[in-house]
Amino acid sequence: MLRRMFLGATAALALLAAHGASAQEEMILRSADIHPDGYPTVEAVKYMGQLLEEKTNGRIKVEVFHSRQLGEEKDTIEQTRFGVIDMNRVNLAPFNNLIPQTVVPALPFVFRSIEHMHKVMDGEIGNEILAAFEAHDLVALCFYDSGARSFYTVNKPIRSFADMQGQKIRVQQSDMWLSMMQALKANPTPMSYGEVYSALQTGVIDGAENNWPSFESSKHYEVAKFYTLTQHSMSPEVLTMSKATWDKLTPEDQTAVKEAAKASVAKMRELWEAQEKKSEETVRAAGVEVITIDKQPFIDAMAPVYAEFANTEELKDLVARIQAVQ
Ligand code: GTR
Repeated sequence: MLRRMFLGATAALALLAAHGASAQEEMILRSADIHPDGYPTVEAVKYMGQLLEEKTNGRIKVEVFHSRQLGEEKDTIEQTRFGVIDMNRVNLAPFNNLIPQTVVPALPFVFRSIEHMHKVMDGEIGNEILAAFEAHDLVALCFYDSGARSFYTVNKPIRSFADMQGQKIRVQQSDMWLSMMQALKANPTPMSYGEVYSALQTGVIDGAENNWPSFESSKHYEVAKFYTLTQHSMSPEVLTMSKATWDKLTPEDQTAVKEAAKASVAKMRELWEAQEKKSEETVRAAGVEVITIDKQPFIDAMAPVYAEFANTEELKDLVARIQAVQ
């Protein structure tokens, strides 16, 4: 009797599962981004959503909550892991402490050029890093460009390595980034992106660092009038999905999500290139002094950061393989 009841329940569950799959429910995937509407990452995820909608005959849609509507990156990452948020576009930096493999592409000067970065992230190494998210309740769908990050300061311009000394520089919430600033003799202050503007204004920090589009869209350039082209990190962005949401999708829909994400990468690169130019123009026109600098002392100072964070065979191997990519 018990056995029959058990079999009955199993059959009912199987039926339910089959029904769920064939009913092909409509879904709206909520996706988080701290950037404002129109920023390349926001537009790339919207585009990904359009592709997904087409592929699923309008069943699955993506709604992007831009401008920090769902919170700062650290909080939205937690919520995505718990399945409260379906998708999240963030930088690799806030994953650094959780997923050691994400440190590698953020390491200072690990890429020789944007082309080198593309080749690595589009290939086998990129796929390995995407796969590392699965153990943390996330499915990483693709990487997006984030250009190169450089320093900006309010009072004291950085014209040489020595000018880093003692400057209070905001960093993303990552131990690797802390260590990087210490190696540069700066005084790192971790804080979320949304706090940086007023911290610059009130003198809580002396400076921060970011790419052209973020420097512009955050309006930090209104306060920080010196931008020094150190280009010390090309830490890419990543689009992730909650594993909880992923598991609700049929295998066909999972494929559609992956394909739509991959196809949005090229679109993002177009948007990014155009935005970088526009942002640079806006910032220069606003009277920000753009300073070129000898990068070698910065590169030379990074050995302890590599020693501390590329600290396992797997991570050392990733670094070596990145450097070997021509
Ligand atoms: C931007 C990046 C954001 C965030 C921000 C920051 O370039 O797109 O995801 O990482 O920098 O510095 O917090």
